[in-house]
Amino acid sequence: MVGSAVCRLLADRHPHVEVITCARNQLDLRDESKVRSFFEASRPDAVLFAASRVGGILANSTYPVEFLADNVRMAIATIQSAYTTGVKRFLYLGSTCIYPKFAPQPIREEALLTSPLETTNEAYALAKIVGLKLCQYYRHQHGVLYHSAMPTNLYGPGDNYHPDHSHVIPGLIRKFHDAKDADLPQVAIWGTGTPRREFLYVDDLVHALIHLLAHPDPPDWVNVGYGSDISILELAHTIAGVVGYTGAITTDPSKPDGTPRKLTDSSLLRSTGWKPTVSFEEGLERAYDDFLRSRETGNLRSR
Ligand code: GFB
Repeated sequence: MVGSAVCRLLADRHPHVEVITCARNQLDLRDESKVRSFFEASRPDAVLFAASRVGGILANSTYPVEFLADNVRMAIATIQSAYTTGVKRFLYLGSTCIYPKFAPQPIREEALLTSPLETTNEAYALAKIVGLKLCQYYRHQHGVLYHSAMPTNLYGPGDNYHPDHSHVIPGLIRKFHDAKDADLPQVAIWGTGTPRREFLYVDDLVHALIHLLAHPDPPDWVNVGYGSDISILELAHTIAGVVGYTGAITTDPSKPDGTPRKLTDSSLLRSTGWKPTVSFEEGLERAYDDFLRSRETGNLRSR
């Protein structure tokens, strides 16, 4: 989702930038020698690392081995190969799940490594901390401009709509749409509905990334958030409204809640001139349109 939004917005707003991409079936980013050959052949001026094994709360807690091992291997292979082939600039993408489960809200960058992580996504968070730290160490030890961005929960066109592996927004769009089609009297959402999450439309993240890549002295890592959060139950009612589902919404506390709250403080990035531009209401409408269009054209991502 992030990678395709980067390509779409660069082509639209910065057509002079030559974008070199590598699809999953062309290059295994866990394989350092292959990544090195790719950089040797393509000689990029900058690398934007948007590739990861990602998923929602259930995928993260079911496959911790893959979430830790694949993401650590991709980060190390890519960051090290970039350095050894002379890439001067590297922007690594992480996630706000790197911060402690009970970090003071809104979460500031300094909260990193101050107390234990949330267990449902500990593996992914540890991998993302490794990538962030490796960039920081390269920058300080070798003087290259390697830095990171930590976006809050993202959504938008090209999201993964798998019923179990997706994040909450695409998961609920699909559930409510299917329930409307099947005329189901009720839909159960996972967990208690009380956790709070902050959501950022993917295009706003991409504007932040382009902004950061142009910054002469960016922070080692910086939060990218929307600025306000919403409970999962409120979110479910909002999505049901967008989709047009009018049945009942119940909760399923046998499913995990995850971290109770994850609202980021993005004042560091905002102080450099970035701010989000797509309202949550507008973003949800666009996400649902994308779901409908992708389904109609047989391009719905669901894995
Ligand atoms: O988006 P989500 O899967 O991930 O879930 P996290 C957010 C909240 O929504 C949790 C609830 O409290 C879920 O229990 N929820 C309710 C649902 N119904 C659903 C549903 O149908 N599908 C899903 N997926 N959730 C992820 C991390 O945590 O956040 C990743 O696992 C990553 O590592 C990502 O950092 C940004 O917000 O809990």
